[in-house]
Amino acid sequence: MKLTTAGESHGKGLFAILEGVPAGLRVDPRKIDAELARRQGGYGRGSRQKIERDSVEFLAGVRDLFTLGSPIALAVWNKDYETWKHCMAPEGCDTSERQLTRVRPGHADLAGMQKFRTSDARNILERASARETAARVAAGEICRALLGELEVSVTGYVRSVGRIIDGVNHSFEEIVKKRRPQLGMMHEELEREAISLIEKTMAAGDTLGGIIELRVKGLKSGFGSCMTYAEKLDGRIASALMSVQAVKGVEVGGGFSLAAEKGSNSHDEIFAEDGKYIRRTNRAGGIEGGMSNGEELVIRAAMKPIPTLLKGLSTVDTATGAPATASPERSDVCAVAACEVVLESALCYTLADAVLERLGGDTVGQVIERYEKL
Ligand code: EPS
Repeated sequence: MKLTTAGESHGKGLFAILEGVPAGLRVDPRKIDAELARRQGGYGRGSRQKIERDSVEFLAGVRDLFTLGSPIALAVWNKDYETWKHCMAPEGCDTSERQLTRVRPGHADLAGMQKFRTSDARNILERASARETAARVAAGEICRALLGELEVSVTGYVRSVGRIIDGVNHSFEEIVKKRRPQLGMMHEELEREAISLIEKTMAAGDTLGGIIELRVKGLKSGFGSCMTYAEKLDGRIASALMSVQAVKGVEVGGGFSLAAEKGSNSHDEIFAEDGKYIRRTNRAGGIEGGMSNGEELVIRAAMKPIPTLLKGLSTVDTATGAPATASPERSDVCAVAACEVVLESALCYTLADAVLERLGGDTVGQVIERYEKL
């Protein structure tokens, strides 16, 4: 499979081309739109989300809601383009408008300006913006539909916002049933605390990050491979999740905490029961030797606080070289709930890719048949 996205935050829209989806997969734009809406939500999002009503439009590769086996092209149009086209249009716009030179520490602004040799960070930030993830969610949800045909399910929840941490282990079913709509957390009480923290942080002109936990149920063993580094499933998942804006860390299973444990307390002992191999723990998070081992996948990702602060951090104005306060662009105070949605979609893409790489298949029917035989 191959996924490419394009589009600027205040350009005409966000676009994706997804190659390699087998023919005959039913796609449901309403389900994709529901995830796009979830991506727009979460307490602490910025005012841009009041302008947009993200919705997928298939441009190619889908006929009467079934995939054709050809590359799928899709669009999520930007309503806000109408108010930005005077400075963002592909032709005949005024690029001296809405320039950004008080570069934001932690954002792509300065590194991008130096790399692409531009004096206006607008040329960088428009693409670096997390708005790009709308296209990734739309494409990832097509991959979720494929996984669904194999009865592989992906879910997740927000485990922490700032220092408010949910230390409980929730089952897959609990997450699906009880995840709360406002922040994607599991506990009413903790979510209330997190909301009040977001309010205080907002009043202080600051931002917050958090931790997201993802789970995958129903994936059979043997996806990914120990034979080459590039095929390792954990490596591919880490790469996909780290590519999501503001993600600074990924761990699988026991992850970082295993570094402090003894070997005898770090692995999942193997037993035979009714002619089957079983494990009574899942410290490996469902991946051993870069391959799925048939257990639930357990993956966590850490999102840093968004680098656009209303109060502005110390920086330099690249137009003058003088000390300045970073530009307070409109932004989110906390987007951890949105990030949870994006990470689920990114994981769906990576898993669908690993499934098709191993099983191949021109049609969904062939993929199902081959999966069932494993
Ligand atoms: C985002 C849309 C953006 C930002 C945010 C994510 O909209 P605007 O720039 O018009 O406010 O709210 O982008 C960033 C956090 C960023 O750093 O660029 C979205 O749709 O997710």
